[in-house]
Amino acid sequence: MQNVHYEVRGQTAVIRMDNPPVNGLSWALRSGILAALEQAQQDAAVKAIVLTGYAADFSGGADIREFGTPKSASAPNLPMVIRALEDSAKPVVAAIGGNCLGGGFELAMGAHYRVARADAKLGLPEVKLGLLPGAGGTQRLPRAIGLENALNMVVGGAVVPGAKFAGSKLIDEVTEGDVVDAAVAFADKAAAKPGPYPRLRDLKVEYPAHEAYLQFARNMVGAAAKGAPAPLKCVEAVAASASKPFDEGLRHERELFAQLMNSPESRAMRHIFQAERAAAKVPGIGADVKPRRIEKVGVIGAGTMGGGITMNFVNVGIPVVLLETSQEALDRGLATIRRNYENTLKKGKLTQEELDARMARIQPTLSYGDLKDVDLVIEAVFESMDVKEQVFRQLDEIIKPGAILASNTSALNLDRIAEFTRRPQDVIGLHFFSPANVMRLLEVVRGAKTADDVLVTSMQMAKRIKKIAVVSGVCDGFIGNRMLARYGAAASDLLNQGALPQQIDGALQKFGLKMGPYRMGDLAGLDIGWAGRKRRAAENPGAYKRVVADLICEQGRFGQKTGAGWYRYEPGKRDPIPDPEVEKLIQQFRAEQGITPRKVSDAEVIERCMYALVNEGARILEEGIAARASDVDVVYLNGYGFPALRGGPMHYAEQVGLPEVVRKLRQFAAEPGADPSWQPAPLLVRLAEQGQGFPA
Ligand code: T1G
Repeated sequence: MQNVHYEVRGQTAVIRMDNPPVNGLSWALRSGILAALEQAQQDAAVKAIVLTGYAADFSGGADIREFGTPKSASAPNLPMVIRALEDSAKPVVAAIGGNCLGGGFELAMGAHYRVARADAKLGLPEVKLGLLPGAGGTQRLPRAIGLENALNMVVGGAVVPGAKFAGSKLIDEVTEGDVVDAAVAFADKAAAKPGPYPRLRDLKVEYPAHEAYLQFARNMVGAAAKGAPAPLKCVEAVAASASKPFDEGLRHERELFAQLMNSPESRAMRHIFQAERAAAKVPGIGADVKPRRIEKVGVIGAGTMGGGITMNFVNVGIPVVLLETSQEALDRGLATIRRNYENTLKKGKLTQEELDARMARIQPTLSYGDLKDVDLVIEAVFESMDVKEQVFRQLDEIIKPGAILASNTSALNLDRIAEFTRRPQDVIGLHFFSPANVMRLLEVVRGAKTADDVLVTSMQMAKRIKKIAVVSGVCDGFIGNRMLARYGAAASDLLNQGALPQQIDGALQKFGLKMGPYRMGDLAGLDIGWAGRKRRAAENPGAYKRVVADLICEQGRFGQKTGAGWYRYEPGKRDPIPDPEVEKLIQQFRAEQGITPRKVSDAEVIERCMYALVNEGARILEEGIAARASDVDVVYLNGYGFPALRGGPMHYAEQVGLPEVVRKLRQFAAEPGADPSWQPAPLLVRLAEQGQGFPA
């Protein structure tokens, strides 16, 4: 029997699933369960059956690694295994500890009885993969806990502790002890009774006037779905439990599940699930490389970034020495941190006790000497190489050997920063995204000399502070900002050629981005980019190329902060209002540049902006700055508001087809005066010619 262990305790057969890492219900495990069930049926000494998994995972659901392969639906498929549990002549008790999710939960609902640990985690998170429970969950759960509770669990995908189901038809016994022992004892008692044994499928969903409730649910779920097809199909599947006989409801569920399984949205969401876990793995570093211990952290700079970074660590119990150059700056930084926590407290998501504990973990100081025993120090000072040099030379004198020195720089050359110390092997980049206490993305920038264990430590630390870490090599802008620069240039091209900010933003927001580039610029402040362009122009006048944004900034229009930027804003409001003054400035710029404006379609806006991202992403891959295309997606999804339903720029390009992307890039590159960066990256050309997608 594959992936299961079979033992008999007294008169009860215990079938223990064993398919690491989380008992994903693969074809082999499904076959193993059936074989073990058959063995138990044949064994006259066996009067009852317990099905269980690991202490930490009963089962994490269908084996995601099989999706898109024939094995995923090959017999015995999951519904067949569940039916075998229900049809067992001997009582079957599911012993549930740890994660009992998706198909794993559906499997447990096929048993006659369920015994769960109070802290077991039960849920149907399929909707988060763009799916719905496809093995009877939408039909059995309403019969066990009622229509409303079941609908909330299926549409929300939330995980609920076993204790919450005590006394329901779903969980027959809740235990604080060993769940297998409890289940064996329960099974012995069940065996003393004659069959047939209870099946959730035989219950009825009692909900008078359920159609009125379901219509209300459809309206609410539809409004919140934001274009995702799965939530409303979840409602339809659950609705069938109240209006159709069980087997008809199963068929309806299966039809809806198949539609979702083949949807681009679910493919995108499943890609993201795998991509976020793949990003945590650093190629070429073996399990023998152990992380350093991090028990105390130093943060330099109590500004927006330094304060947010500090919060990440004290939130998970790690004390922080927070250093500033003046008491006033230190006090201001602490006040901001406290205010952020008080806002969380007001939302009921933090207790006063925890707020005080977190604040107490911060040791404010004006003295570098107080950093002498930290295990990791992160500087979040002004983005100037001179300032970084001064800070790192001082740190090199103070920080204990073996500690890690990290820079939060968003673009400066980390290798140069490392050379300001006598320990470049201990230097790494930890690029947090603002606000650092909110944004999940962390670019971990690996310098040429960064030691492997420093990298491993940083990746482990990222998980500990609940960040999604992606390793980046050293280049201007690392992964995200480097791609953003090309995206911004593509948008600027469109502005020059005939589009207006509101058209470009509108098209991209319709595509799914939370905010188009011009609204984003007005939010972030146009003066920041302007200062950068002026600095680069001063350093290298020959390379400077005037852009239309300069005309906007020269009018003192820096965005929301000045009440006008690419748009204008009513006092105290943030709604972008198209401004004829901006259109005049753009027309003035086109005239200055000798450009005759042309009509630009929304489709072209999407093609140019998206393919600019993809092309730069391909170059980032070619240069080894990112290890895999899915890492590039993880960065752009978690740091730049790319729509999850599209899976990320690189996944989107594969859905469009790389040959089409290359064809369009070549078309853009062939235009008179086109920027050379429109030339398709050699990697893209090669993959397109070979009819391949990006390597995993
Ligand atoms: N199948 C295969 N592998 C899985 C898996 C699964 N269902 N879930 C997790 N893994 C792998 C994951 O890729 C990683 O692998 C390792 O386990 C640890 O994961 C018919 C069709 C279970 C709560 O959506 O929510 O059932 O990177 O880092 O933080 O209706 O994984 O180490 O090689 O997340 O402890 C529904 C998805 C499937 C649950 C554990 N089930 N998984 O969290 O570890 S669809 C889900 C999770 C379905 C049926 C339908 C979490 C977890 P590697 P991890 P974790």
